Amino acid sequence: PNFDISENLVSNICEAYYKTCQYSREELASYSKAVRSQEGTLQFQNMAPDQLWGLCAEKITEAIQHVVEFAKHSNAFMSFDQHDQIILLKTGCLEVVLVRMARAFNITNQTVLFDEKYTPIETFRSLGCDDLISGMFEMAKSIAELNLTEDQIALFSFAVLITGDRPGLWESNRLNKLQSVVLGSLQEMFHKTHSDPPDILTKLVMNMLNLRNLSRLHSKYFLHFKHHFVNVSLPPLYKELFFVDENQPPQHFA
Ligand code: 4D8
Repeated sequence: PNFDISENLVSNICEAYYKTCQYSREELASYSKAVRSQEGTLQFQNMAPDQLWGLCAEKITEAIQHVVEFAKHSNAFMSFDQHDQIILLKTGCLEVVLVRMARAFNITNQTVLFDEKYTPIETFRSLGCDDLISGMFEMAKSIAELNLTEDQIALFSFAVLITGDRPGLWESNRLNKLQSVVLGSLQEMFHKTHSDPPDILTKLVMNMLNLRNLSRLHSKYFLHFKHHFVNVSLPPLYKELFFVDENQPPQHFA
């Protein structure tokens, strides 16, 4: 495929995104009055940590499944060998979920849509990973503050997904080229919506580094906590993605 036909590329990415973004902006806005009550928050705080981990893992896995669908709907992504597709999804899916989290984040009261209600950060305290959770909330806030359009979120999340320097990739060069084309189109779009396009792009690129750190931190906590998970069942896809040295072939992407 010729990535110079970037108009096709862009419209295909946006279409893939609209089909798989779970909630429209309108739906997200209609939830915004549903804020979790103090008692509601307390109920989560009183849950056993492994129970809450299980619940969060379930929600994250649901979101990841939509990211996998997003990738599968993109012609550019599908033009890479399955070997690279799997590496990109394994290493990038949580980062894309965090980009998507920015849409479901309310800057005014610093809450995120979780289990049907806009929910404050304290809700997640018993997980025992405050730095990870606050990092995720800060990331969502900093992306939300950029006021991206849906098309721009689509392109940015795609750029995150096709990061060319993940370990083990066969076609790093072609991925890097594709990523510059996508980021170029993104900057082009900023001319219509933002006063300082290069500045926004710089901020996004810095966010990309931060996303990677958060994804690493999440894996670290997961490995640290996994021996506490004997009483709680985690979604198979979640385990497959974040248990590092399992030699079994992936089964849940299909
Ligand atoms: O569209 O799928 O409905 C967050 C999870 C978002 C984590 C989800 C979550 C999302 C991170 C559940 C737990 C982001 C949407 C809903 C569920 C991403 C927190 C809130 C999706 C966008 C908002 C709305 C806790 C959906 C940060 C992290 C917990 C760990 C155990 C690491």
